[in-house]
Amino acid sequence: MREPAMSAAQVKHFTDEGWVMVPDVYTDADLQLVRDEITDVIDATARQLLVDGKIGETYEDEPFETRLTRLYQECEEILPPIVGKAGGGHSGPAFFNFITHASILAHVQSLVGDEIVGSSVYRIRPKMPNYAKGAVPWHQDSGYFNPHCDDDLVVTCWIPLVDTNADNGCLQVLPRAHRTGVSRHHTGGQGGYLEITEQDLPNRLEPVTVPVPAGGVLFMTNLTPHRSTQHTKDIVRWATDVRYQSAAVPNNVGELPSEYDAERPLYEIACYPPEADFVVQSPSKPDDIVATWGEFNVLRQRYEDEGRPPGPRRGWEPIPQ
Ligand SMILES: O=C(O)CCC(=O)C(=O)O
Repeated sequence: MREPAMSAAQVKHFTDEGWVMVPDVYTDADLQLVRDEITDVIDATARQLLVDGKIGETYEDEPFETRLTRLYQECEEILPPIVGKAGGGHSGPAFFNFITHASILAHVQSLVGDEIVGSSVYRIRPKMPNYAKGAVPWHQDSGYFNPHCDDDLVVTCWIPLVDTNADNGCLQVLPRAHRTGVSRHHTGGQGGYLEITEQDLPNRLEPVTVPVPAGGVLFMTNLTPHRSTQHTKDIVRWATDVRYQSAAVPNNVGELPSEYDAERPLYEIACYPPEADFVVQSPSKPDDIVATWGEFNVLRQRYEDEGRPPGPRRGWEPIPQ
């Protein structure tokens, strides 16, 4: 059985403040496997765009930190294979190993216990200078989830693939605001995201800017207001956000998209039905663990191919003009 990896002080910080940054969850070698896999996707897409005459060169000599910026300046079609369209995005074997890595699971275990479900909602976010969807306005992840999960803990792990700081668009969090429930969100915020406007932000403490070094992870609750701002540096602020929850929190593990039924008791309906949740650790039911990328891919692909169940409808109204 795995030992929980966070210190008591780290768990207390998370519980009291709604976030904690742990600097050394991954090694650089762990991250490099993901960077390489993303580079392969960029390579393949760039070559095709070159054949199609949509870009003038593939920028093979540019480093991971800048290549996408160059390509994106020439053609926006470079992005969807990485970030996905309606959720999902890239999920190759290295990425699967990254989100089921023993170290991240041991840290998450400190917060949710040892029966762990990987939440369907994860993203890869390359933030480039002036990329409108790069800056994500103030929100709580629960703003996107079904309201019956508001009192449950879904841990967001924000994991950059490069060193991040205030200059290149790391996150800001609003400390201790995770104790006051879900604030009003509006649709149509910056970048098309949900947004909590300044007037609706719980005004407790000043926002904290949280630089995270490569290898580190910012852990947040689903009620922790957070945002990221634009950056104008000539690099890509590569980051992923991955979520985990206790198996006791509503999820769609083992459910086909066609089996989605909105009339069931709420506790049987996933916090976010459009994508597939998956068991990543289970001492009580080890056979349920999604242990290989092949299984994971089949699961994710099914939601892509067979039609996604409807997303939560929280009744958020458009942002006032
Ligand atoms: O990566 C970012 O800039 C924003 C991430 C975010 O808002 C999230 O993970 O919920």
